[in-house]
Amino acid sequence: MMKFLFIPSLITKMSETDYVGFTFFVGCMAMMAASAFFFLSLSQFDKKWRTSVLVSGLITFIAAVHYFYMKEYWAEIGESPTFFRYVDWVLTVPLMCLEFYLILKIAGAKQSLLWKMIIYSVIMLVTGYLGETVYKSDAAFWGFVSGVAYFAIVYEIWLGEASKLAKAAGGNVLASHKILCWFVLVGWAIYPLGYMMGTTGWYNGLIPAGNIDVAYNIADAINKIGFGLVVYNLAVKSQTN
Ligand SMILES: *C/C=C(C)/C=C/C=C(C)/C=C/C1=C(C)CCCC1(C)C
Repeated sequence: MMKFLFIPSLITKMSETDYVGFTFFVGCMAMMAASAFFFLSLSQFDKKWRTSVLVSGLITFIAAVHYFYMKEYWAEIGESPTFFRYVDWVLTVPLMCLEFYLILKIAGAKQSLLWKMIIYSVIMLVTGYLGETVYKSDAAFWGFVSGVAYFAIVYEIWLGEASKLAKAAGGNVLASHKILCWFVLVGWAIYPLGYMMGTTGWYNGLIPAGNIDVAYNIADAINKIGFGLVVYNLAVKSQTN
């Protein structure tokens, strides 16, 4: 069984001009390398920070496994692996919300904050999935609903409860929280741009058409590995203080 699943994967021919396939392949390698880095660093941290760094590793590891399938799906079938993409996101984005919660716990973050952010992110992803698959002709509408949920997350971390907790925590936690906020505002904004490049809607004249997977692959590498490194750095700094 394993043979049939994995051996063909390794020998699929990739065309020299298949830049989409290339970004899937490089994305897969980058996620694997990042996972190894986070997991192997775990023993240097005390208990308080180990969970946060472990979650960084889980995020890139879950992505690595999905990229392994997605690069294969692209090479064999030649279509966007939309289903795997969203399964990946629905697992990893809530884990990114968990990262916010974990670093803010020292300032007294409540579980309700975590659940609020997870609910926003699930709404964002389910509606985005509907727009890309089931209701393609209404992609603009579903993208808008998804965008509202995205802005709810942005609001929560920049101005809402999470930002207040970060200010209360101060120091390294506040500094790292700020960087994560920028990742969500700028790095995550690549996703709706990719969505608009790859779906049909009023925005088609405004935004150049492009490959949705290239945009998503670049965004995933920046956001998942970048996020993890910010948390890793915070753990390193807090440890030596
Ligand atoms: C590791 C994966 C991450 C951080 C994925 C994030 C995905 C988004 C922020 C997606 C957002 C979308 C919109 C705001 C509107 C259009 C539909 C989506 C789902 C692409």
